[in-house]
Amino acid sequence: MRLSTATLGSALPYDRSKVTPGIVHLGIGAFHRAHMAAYVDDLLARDPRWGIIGASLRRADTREALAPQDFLYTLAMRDASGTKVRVIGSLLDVLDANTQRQQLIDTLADPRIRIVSLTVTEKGYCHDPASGTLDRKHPDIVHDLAHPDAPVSAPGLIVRGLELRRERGIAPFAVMSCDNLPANGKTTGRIVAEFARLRSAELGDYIAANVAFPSTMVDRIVPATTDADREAVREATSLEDAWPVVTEPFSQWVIEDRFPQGRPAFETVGAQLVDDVGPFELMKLRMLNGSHTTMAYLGYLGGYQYVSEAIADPGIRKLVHGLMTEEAMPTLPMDRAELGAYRDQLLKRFANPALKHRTWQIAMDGSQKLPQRLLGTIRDRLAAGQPVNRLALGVAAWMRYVTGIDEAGSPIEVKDPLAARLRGIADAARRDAERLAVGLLTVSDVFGTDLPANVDFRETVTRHLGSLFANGALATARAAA
Ligand code: CS2
Repeated sequence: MRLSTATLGSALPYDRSKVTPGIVHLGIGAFHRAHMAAYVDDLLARDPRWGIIGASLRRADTREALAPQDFLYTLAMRDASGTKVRVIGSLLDVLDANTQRQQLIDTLADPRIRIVSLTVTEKGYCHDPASGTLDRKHPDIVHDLAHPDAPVSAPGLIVRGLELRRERGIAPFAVMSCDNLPANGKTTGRIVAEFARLRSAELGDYIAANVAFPSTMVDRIVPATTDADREAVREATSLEDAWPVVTEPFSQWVIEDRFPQGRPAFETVGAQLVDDVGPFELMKLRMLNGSHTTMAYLGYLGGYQYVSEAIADPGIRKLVHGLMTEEAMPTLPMDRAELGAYRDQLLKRFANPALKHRTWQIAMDGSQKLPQRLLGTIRDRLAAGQPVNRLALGVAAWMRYVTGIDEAGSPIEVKDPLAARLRGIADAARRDAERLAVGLLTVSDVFGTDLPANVDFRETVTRHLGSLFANGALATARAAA
């Protein structure tokens, strides 16, 4: 039997028929469904005005999977001690932007919607990751400037929604980014206002003056769902669910409290509301995501399919421990004991044997991830005259990975918006470490212009890259640990 309102019975702690939409969420992937949607589900019994209308900007698969089950889905939380499952009912609908564009735009203009949240991944912001500004040449941005009432990008949709609300005298929604970008609220605000200004100076000024873009730090490890997960959920619940989500028990959400039109009482369901998310964000990006990215490339090249396997390798574990303790922690504003406890908790989370988190999944879109995960830390340390040995190995491992050929000579499926350009540079360098490092460092969307000019940094990366080619990832990690 398929999961649905009829087969679920009264398992939810609220009457779902009384829930009304208050949030539009762009990018309805596994992460959102395991994170924000679960927090919202916890508060609907107390306040039913915050149901979520999800939207997929690229593919219709989430809508197709969830519509036959009334947009209900199972959330499974797993660790070594076992699995807990619950059904989430906070998602009321999922719109496929390609076929339901007008309905999505109408929903953005609906006065009941007071928050538009996003998890569209780094590349969904159509920005230049090194500078955090709009990429005006991005094909989706070019499209949306030519067709402002039929936008395809996240900035285009948000601006269209805000424009219609303004025309109709409806207060603007708050825009809440839940992606792993640095200063994600500010960055989103800058990109959205810049896009709006290209439409009209007046619209840009209106948005800059009237729309809130609270920053958030979001954290939950959510691997892509597999068929084995679907089967396990069916066994646990006796119901078919076409797209359950599997995650860890841990979850964290820190939100900047700037919602002029009101917000749900997120603090009653475990989120932290603060004045400044900056320190939390930096800590998470540099410690968790910086380690993840480093492990993803070294682990993949070393033959480990999952993060839990990579972190069990003594060389990688020591390297990641050192990267956090010696190189990331000194750049962060929190005290050392607090950071040490955070690090130890991360090492446990990475080792969770019940999560099948693929190194290949994290390796995706490295060009968009490197700046905030490794390069910011590197910049801070270089400016203070401190060594960046382990961080530079993370960068070198990315360079080795984007050559598209693994240590056994087999192809790597490199997923990255810049994949073709990166591969071209690798081919031209014929995998010569020095030429490759110099060539990739000229990709200014990733490295800016300061890092390629830094001789120490360039030499350290080149040395690691030479070792990755000569000795392989695992031996190089051991030597750098
Ligand atoms: C991961 C993140 O895929 C990735 O790049 O590093 O998705 C990570 O699992 C989350 O940020 C954890 O909160």
